[in-house]
Amino acid sequence: MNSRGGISRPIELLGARIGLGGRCLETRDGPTAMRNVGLAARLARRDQPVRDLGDIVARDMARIPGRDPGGALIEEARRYSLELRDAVEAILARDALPCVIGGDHSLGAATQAAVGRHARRVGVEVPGIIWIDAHTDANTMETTPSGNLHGMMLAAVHGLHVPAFEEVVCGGLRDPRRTVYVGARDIDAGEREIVERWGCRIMTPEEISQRGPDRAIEEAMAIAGGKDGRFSVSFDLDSLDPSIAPGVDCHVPGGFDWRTAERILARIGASGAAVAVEVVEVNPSADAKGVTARLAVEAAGLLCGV
Ligand SMILES: [Mn+2]
Repeated sequence: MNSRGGISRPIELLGARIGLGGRCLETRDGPTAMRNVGLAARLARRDQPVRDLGDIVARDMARIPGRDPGGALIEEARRYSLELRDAVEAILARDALPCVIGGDHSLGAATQAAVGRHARRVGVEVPGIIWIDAHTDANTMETTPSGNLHGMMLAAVHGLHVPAFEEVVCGGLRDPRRTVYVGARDIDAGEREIVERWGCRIMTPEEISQRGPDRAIEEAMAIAGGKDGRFSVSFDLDSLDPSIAPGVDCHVPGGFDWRTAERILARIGASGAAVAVEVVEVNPSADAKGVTARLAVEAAGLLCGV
């Protein structure tokens, strides 16, 4: 469609077989579920090449209940994050569009850090972030009520200390004033203070339905895009209402209907401005009919401009 955006670039697909960062381990099977309902065919609908790089796999670790998931789990999160980050950075270095499918959202530290590192290495403006999610994922080990790493990775990406992600975000930090939350509606008290202090733009589903998705997403792309107009985008299936997307880890009522989400995803994809795409938190153990996996596949296609 144009020379600056993702649409003209080949797509490289990377599965993140990771569930350690969430409440339920089964999100590690999200990439398999998406492939089983036709992800490759959906992405190949236009004649741009799609290369499937397979999965990055997290080792199973015992999760210690409570606000500290334990040293062994944190060490494994550090390890898989570095492996995933380097894989995403290699995709960007090939001038391809990374499409990372998950997997719990802790994988976002790797993807988002890779985008920041790559931009600095090639000397372009660091892109902003469009984060489509029921959550803001900005807790630290001090503020987290749950101890789940999938709720902390953006704190690290924006420069706060989270031990699991300290190394992975090195050289890859992102500017929180260029981060726009789309669909956030379940924000813990501690992280609310953090995202407000940072100056992140938060668009609730209510605001988006009042203004209309087109105007809202244009504003989101303008803020995240900065001067160069580039951003990365992360889509958590729990941004959708649980009535249409039951196969997630954290169910939060009041999410997007598909018509609204489709509009948002299609406009982002059509802009050609996304430098990296994530589709995360598909939980097959709560998705008996595969409806959530199918929506995830459609979301990946739309975001990649296909
Ligand atoms: Mn979420």
